[in-house]
Amino acid sequence: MNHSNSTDLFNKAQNILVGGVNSPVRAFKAVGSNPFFATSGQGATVTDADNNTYTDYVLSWGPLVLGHAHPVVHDAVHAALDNGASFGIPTEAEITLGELIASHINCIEKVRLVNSGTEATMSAIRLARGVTKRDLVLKVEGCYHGHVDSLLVNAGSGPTTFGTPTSPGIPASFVESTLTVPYNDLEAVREAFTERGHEISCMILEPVPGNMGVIVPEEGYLQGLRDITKEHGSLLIFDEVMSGFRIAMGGAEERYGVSPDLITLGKVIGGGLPVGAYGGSAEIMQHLSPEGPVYQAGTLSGNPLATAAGIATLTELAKPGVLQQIEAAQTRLGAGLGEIAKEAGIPIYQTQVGSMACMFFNQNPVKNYQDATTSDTERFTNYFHGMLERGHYFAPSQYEAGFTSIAHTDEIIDGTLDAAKEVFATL
Ligand code: KE4
Repeated sequence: MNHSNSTDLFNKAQNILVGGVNSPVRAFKAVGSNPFFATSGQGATVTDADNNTYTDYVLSWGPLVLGHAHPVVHDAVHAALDNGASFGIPTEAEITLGELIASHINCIEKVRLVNSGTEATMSAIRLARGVTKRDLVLKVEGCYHGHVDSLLVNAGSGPTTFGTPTSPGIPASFVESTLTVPYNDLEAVREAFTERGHEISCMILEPVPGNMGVIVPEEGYLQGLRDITKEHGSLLIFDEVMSGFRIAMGGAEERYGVSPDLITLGKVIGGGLPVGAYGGSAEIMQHLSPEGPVYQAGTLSGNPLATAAGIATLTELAKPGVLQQIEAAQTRLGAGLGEIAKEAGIPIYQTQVGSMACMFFNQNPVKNYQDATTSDTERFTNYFHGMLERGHYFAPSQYEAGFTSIAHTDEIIDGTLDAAKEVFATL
């Protein structure tokens, strides 16, 4: 494949954008190459500056459950834009999106729209601290919650990919206020609460982590967290920025029957435009300004374009069979890859929840962050490039998730599997 235009653009980008990108994971550093530059997307595919077209399993890191440039999103945003891009004044669309989100997620009685997943998680832990009047936050090693100071401690996704799970620039006092435990380890959580439960405002985690690859919660784990946090008067926060509206319309609460006190959302609820949200019971949310004293604000929160895209996406996604179709595409891909790896004699460990999945180059089960980091990242890199050169784009890191959309038909999945057969023969 010719990448000369993307290479020229990347060289130009580095003169003004740090690392040539506006988010580190896009830099392809983990896979030792330069990124391609996108020019357009259509359905399941994205096209780069050299007119190479790829089947896209990153889908803007999760938001594009309807694929690229879906007509319902396109038309909704254009209609909103005709009336103006932003008001900073309440609009009806914010009510509609809030009601749509709450109609699917039982634990949400009140919601606040923000502009990113980071804003959602940052605000949720501030709210938890304000409500409980406690300072400590308990997080899970390898979970990523955006670039929030308190949460960039033992974080997954980019921080792990780049070898800085705890970022420089975070005051020691913040790091000391954040405790971490391994995923899928209830005993470690019990110990943390036994020792400091009276100081812990909340426990925040991805109920289904997607930032250390995808890891499946063990039977009883999430319920155990619910019981322990309730026993100690701490709030349980499910960060479903990635898993929300991908593992079920009602998220982990629906899939596993465990209700958190707060849930954070993003990605899918914006349909590709900047939207985040956090919500919970009216009793908790009423502590938030302007009803209560915990402050949080945003110039473009609930803006007309983003809410239009979010409403269009969730409305389409809620139609009978749509979410199941997207999950079935991921299942078809995973089953095919499993067969191919087996025939090639290459050890892999696969995980999937809903339409998010991961193929670890690992001969052992991956149950937590430590397990994930024993994966063969060199073999992953060779797989990544082999697939990319054949026109199939997966996340450029072993520590990310893969996604499908409504546009990933059987024919498209089977084309990816044909390429994978060739690539596995080279690994
Ligand atoms: P944003 O601030 O990037 O919208 O959301 C942060 C966030 C919060 N919580 C979870 C569970 C997330 O997965 C994310 C963001 N995910 C990464 C991909 N692993 C976004 C990609 C990027 O950083 O560019």
